Amino acid sequence: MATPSNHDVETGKGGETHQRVPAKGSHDPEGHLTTNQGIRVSDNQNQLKSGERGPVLLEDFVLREKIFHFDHERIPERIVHARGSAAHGYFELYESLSDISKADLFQRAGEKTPVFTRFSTVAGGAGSVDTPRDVRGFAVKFYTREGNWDLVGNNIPVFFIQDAIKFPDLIHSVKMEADRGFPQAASAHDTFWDFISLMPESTHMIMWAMSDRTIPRSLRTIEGFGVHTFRLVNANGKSTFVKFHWKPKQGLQSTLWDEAVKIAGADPDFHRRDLFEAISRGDYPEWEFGIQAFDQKFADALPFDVLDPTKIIPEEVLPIRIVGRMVLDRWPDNFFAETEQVAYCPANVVPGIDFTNDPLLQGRLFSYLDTQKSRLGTANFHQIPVNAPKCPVMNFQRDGQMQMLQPKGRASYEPNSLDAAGEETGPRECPVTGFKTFEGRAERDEEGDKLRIRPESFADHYSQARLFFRSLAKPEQAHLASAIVFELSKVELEHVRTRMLSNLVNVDPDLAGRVAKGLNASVPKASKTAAPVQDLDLSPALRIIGGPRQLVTLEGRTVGILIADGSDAKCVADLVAAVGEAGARPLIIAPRVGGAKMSDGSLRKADAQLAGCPSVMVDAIAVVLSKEGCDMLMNEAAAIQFVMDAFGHLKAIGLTPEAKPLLDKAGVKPDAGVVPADKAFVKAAGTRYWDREPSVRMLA
Ligand code: HDE
Repeated sequence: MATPSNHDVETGKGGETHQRVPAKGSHDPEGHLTTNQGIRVSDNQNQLKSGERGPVLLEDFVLREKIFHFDHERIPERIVHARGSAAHGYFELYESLSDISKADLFQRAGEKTPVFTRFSTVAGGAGSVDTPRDVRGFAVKFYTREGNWDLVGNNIPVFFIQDAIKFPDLIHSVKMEADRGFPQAASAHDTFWDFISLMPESTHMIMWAMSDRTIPRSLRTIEGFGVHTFRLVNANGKSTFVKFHWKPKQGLQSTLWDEAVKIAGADPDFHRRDLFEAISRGDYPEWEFGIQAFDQKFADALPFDVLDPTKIIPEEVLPIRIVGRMVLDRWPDNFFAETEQVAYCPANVVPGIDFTNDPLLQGRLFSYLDTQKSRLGTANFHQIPVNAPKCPVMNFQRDGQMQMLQPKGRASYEPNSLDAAGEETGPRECPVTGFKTFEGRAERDEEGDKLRIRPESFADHYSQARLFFRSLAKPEQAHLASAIVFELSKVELEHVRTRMLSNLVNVDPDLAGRVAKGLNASVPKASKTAAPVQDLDLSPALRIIGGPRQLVTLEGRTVGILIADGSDAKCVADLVAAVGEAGARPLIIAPRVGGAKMSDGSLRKADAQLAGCPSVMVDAIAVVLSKEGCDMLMNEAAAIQFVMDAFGHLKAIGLTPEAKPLLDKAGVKPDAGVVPADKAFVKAAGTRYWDREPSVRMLA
C-alpha cells in the first residue's frame, strides 16, 4: 500500500484540508480549492505519477495549470518608478473652486472623492531599496464622478529637462550603466554626471536632487508637486493657470546620508513598511492640497516662462492657497493587483482641468498609454479594478485582449439609427458636459512654423538653482555640497567632474569652492551661460530646517527604548506611556526578542531584537539600563553602534544614569539633545540637534 502523502501525515486525515475554511473571495461556495476552470482539487501536495515512483503524467492538468500560471506571474516592471508603494484614501475639498474650475470634484466644500496614491523612487528596479538618494514619485488617481483625474507628480517641483525628447537619455544615464549592469538605484556614477554636466538646464533640479529632499525619512513626510503649469477652466470657459501642491501634515523630514545608507541595509523596505504600519495602526497619512492660481498677466511679469518645467513660482511671490486634503486610510488588499497594475496617465483629466503647452508635459501626455500597453499587455487595462473609473464608462470601443465586458446589442458604431427598430442604440456625445479642450488661441501660436527649437524664455538655467541653494538653512547647504562631493567622488572621469564644477560656479562660487575642496580639486572657470544669472529674492519657504513645514513634534514618529536585564520597570512603563501620549510609537528593543527581566522581576517583551533594529530605524532613543545591563552591553558592538549612530544622526538620547558608561564608550558628548530618560526626553525627542553636526561629521 502507498504511504500517505506529506499532507496526509500533517493533517492526520487523508483529504481533510485547511481549505475547509471558506476562503475569502473563493468562487467555490464551500471554500474548496479549485482550478481556474472551477474544478475542485483533491490533492494540492502531489503531482500525478504513473506508479509511486514513476514519471509524471502529461494529463495532470492541475499541475500544468498551476505551473503555467506561476511562470507568467511577473509582468514587465515600470521602466522608471518601478519601486513603489501605494494606498487608498480620499480627497476632501475645503472650499468650492467653482470660480476657477468647473471640475465636479472642486465644486462642493466637504465633499470626498476616492483616491489611490502611489509613491515611488525613480531609478531603481522593483526589488531595489526604499532609501537611495532619488526623487520620489507622487501619483494620485482621483476617481471622480466625471471620470479619473491622475495627478502624476514628484516630491520635487521642477524637472531635469525642458523637452520630452531628452527623457530617454536622462533615464539611460541614471540607470545601471549599459555594459556593466550597475550601479542599481544610484546617481553616483559616471554616465549620470556626464549627462547632467552637459545639460545645464538640469542644474536647478540637481540642487533639489542633492538636497535632503531626496533622502526622506518617510513617505509621509514628503511634499508633492504637479511640476508643470496646468490650467483650471470654469463654467464660462475662462482659463486660470495653476501649479498643484501637496503639503504633508506630518511636516517635512529627511534623513542624513549616512543614516539613509544604513537604513538600506537594515530594512530595504523601510518606507513601504512605515506606510503600511502607519495605516494599519490608524495613524493615517495626510497631505493638504494647495494651488498657486494665476493669470496670463501674472505669468508675463515673471522673470521666466511658466511653460518651463525647470522653474518654480516661489511661495513668497505667489502664496499657496490650501483648498483640500488627502487622507490615505486603506492599504491595498493585494500588492500586485493594485500597486503593480495601477496605470497612471497625466492625460487623464476631467472637464475643468486642462493642459498647457509645457513641452515636457506634452511629451508625457503621449507617452504613458504606450507604457500601459507594454506593461499590462492589453488596451483593456482600464478594466482592471484599480484603474476602472467609478463612474459609468460607455462607448463603442470593443474587443481586444482580455476584454472583460460583454456589451449587449447590435450597435458597436455611431451614429446609428437602430432606435427606429426599437433596439438599443448606445451612448452619444454631449457637447454640453463633454470634455472640451481649452482653445486659448492667443496663447498657443497655432499658426507658427514647425520648429525644433527651445524658446529664448527657457534659457536661464542658473538663477533658480542659485535661489534654491541660497535659500536653504546652513546645515542643508552643507548637506547639499557634501552630497555633490560624494557623488562626484564616485565619478571616475576627471573631465566630467571639472565640467560639473564649472557649472556650479554659475550657481554659487561658494558652493563650487566647497565642492572643489571636498574633491581636492581646483575651481575651474565658470561655464558659458545662455542667459545672465540673476540674484532673485530668496525663498525661505524652500528650507526644511527652520522652514514653514518643519514640525518639532513626536507625533507619528517612533521612539526606540533600549532595555536589558535589570532595566527599571517603572521608568520603562512611564516612558512608554509618555511617548504614546505624545502621539508617537514606543518600540522596545532588547538583546533578545523574548524580552528582558525587569527590576521588579517581571518579563518585558521586546518589539525588536537589538541586532536587527539599529537606531536608524527610530527617530529618537532612550537607553534605560541598569548597571548589570550596561556592563553586559559594553561588550556588544550592536549596542555601542546603536548609541553612536543615534548621536551621529543628531537624534535625542534619553538615558538612565547607569547607562552613562555605554554612552561614553560610544563617544556621546552631553548636549541639549542628551537628557535623562524621563519627561525631559519626551520633550527633547521631537527634533534633531543640528548644532551637534560639526562635532560628528566633516561636511563640505
Ligand atoms: Fe513619468 N513616466 N515620464 N514623469 N512618471 C512613468 O509610466 C515619462 C515625468 C512620474 O506610480 C512611466 O506607468 C516621460 C515627470 C511618476 O505608476 C512612463 C517623461 C514627472 C511615475 C513615464 C516623464 C513624472 C511616472 C513609467 C518625459 C513628474 C510613476 C511607468 C516627457 C511630474 C507613476 C508608467 C506610478 C511613470 C514616462 C517625465 C512622474 C514610462 C516620457 C516630469 C510619478 O510612461
